Amino acid sequence: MSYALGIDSSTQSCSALVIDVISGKVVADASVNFGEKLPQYKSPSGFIPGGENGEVHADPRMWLDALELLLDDLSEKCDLSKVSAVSGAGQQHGSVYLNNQWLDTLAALNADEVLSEQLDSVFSRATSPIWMDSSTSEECREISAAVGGDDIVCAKSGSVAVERFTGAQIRKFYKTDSRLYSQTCRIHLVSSFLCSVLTGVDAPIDSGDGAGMNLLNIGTWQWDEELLDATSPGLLERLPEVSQGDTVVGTMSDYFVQKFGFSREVPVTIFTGDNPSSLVGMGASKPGRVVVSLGTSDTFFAAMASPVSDPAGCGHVFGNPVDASGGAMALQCFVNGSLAREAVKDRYGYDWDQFTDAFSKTACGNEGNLMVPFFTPESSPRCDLTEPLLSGDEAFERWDLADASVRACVEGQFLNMKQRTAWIGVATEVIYLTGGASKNDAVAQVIADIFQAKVERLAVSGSVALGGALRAASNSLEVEMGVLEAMFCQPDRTSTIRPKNDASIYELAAIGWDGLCFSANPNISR
Ligand code: XUL
Repeated sequence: MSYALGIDSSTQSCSALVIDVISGKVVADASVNFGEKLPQYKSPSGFIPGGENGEVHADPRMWLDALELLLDDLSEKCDLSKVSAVSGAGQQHGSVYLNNQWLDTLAALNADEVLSEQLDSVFSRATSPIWMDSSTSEECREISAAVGGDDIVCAKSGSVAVERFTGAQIRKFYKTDSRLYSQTCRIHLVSSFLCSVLTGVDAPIDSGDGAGMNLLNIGTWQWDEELLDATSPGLLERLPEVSQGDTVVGTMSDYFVQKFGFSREVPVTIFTGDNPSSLVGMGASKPGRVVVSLGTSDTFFAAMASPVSDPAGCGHVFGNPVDASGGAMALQCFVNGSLAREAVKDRYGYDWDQFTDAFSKTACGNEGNLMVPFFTPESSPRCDLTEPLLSGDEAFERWDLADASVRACVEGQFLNMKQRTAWIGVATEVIYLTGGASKNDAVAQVIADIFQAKVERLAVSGSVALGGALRAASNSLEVEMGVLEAMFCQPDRTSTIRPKNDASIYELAAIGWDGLCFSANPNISR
């Protein structure tokens, strides 16, 4: 009674982890890469290439085939009859459109046949738009205008109207194919679709993933009538219920019991989005712990005590799947991440060691030399700069001071991150740093100094699937989340970085940085 399974259906692959909550160990893991294992879908990176005008779709049958391959592989590595709790997550925003055959077909699945073939006839739309789709700017404008502006969409749903979010995608489907829209009886997210398939019943959407639709009211965690009306007619009856993350949807359906050897009556907890699941898998589901992921773009996410939206409209608010009292999480993306760091490094022909050395040759606060390091249009704050702004010494402004430029780039990135995420209103106790540049002590020191919080490095492979397994275990195996986190989410405490500087240096720098950024861009909302 101690195994919990977490499933992660992400953009490029479907993965799973089985944890044992008694030994505190991961007992099995598996992953199916869509492009490699399912070449018949011609989706080498998990989506159908060549979409026009920013359209990015995937074939939902590919997700079903991958789920079967995954469980097949997992059943060879671990006795699935020992699994006593299941949950998982899906890539956020993607939507699946189903006709009136959906529920009957689901209830009558035959374990001797393939899932995707049996469900082939239930899709009212052959392909699913996913989060990479940016084809719906017009629909975003229409939704926003219908409810009285983006400020209202953001205050209600936790995000301004966003192209990849499901509401705009649904509206576009309704506008371009109203016949197929009218044949659609149910619209699921990737997460609720897969949870339905596993349980054989129509699963609700959780408040974590549901908030990525521009349809859910973050004040009530219920569908918002005005947003639904602004999106498409008859939408409420096409959407599943909304539930909090502690909901047990049902038990594993006969199909999976017979085919993969699961025990009968294994409870399945509601699925969530990949980002809320990752928050849990990284041990950051309590306010005060912040995850900063350093990638091509940098991402900031953190639990919030209660949902408030970003007045500047740059951040997103999703439900927190382990806070059933209506708690939330914030997620904010900073487009100019490692590409900006790399652009500064390359400008001086530096390698990464020289880049790192630059911090020991310059002082905290960079003697007032500041950079707004945007090489490409930024989303936080929204602006269309394509080259950095510099302010300080003359030589610095001419890009003649290599080491000062390196420091100014990194300081500029995190001064911006601290200021732009202040709306979340939670004091940062610890920052869990992940991603490529997270191992760099000099960068970690700048982050600790700017946020005035300790920085710990987190090894995060599989945090989404782990989040699913932890949620399943805490809901169905009666182990508290704090205990699970202590077992499975420990950061590397041997390399903790603590703030060393006088906090006032960066308080002043932050004022200067905002002045530089916003005076050059009077149109940027702040
Ligand atoms: C979040 C987002 C992506 C997807 C895919 O808003 O679009 O992170 O969840 O991972």
